[in-house]
Amino acid sequence: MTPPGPLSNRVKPGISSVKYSTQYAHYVFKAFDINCNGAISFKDLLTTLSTILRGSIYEKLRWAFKLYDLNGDGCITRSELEKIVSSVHELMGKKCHVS
Ligand SMILES: [Ca+2]
Repeated sequence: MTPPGPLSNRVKPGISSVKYSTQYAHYVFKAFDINCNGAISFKDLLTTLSTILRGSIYEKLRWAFKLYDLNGDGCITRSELEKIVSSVHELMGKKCHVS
């Protein structure tokens, strides 16, 4: 069985024309895109799913940190946390305004 190609042609984060796309999907996409090339390869998918499902606590926490560290600078700022929380609210169909 040949692994499927990158998901970039089917999943385009941040594109408003995708009716049910959310900002949270964009953030998750970035966390799956291990080499940051704008596409999720089959290897990226397997590696990430393996980490999430079968990784150690440290590996799972490291992946979660990567999800929240939106600019990849090694720190989660208040702004990044607010963006994630807002995107989760958006995902749930709720508006969230953080002051
Ligand atoms: Ca950051």
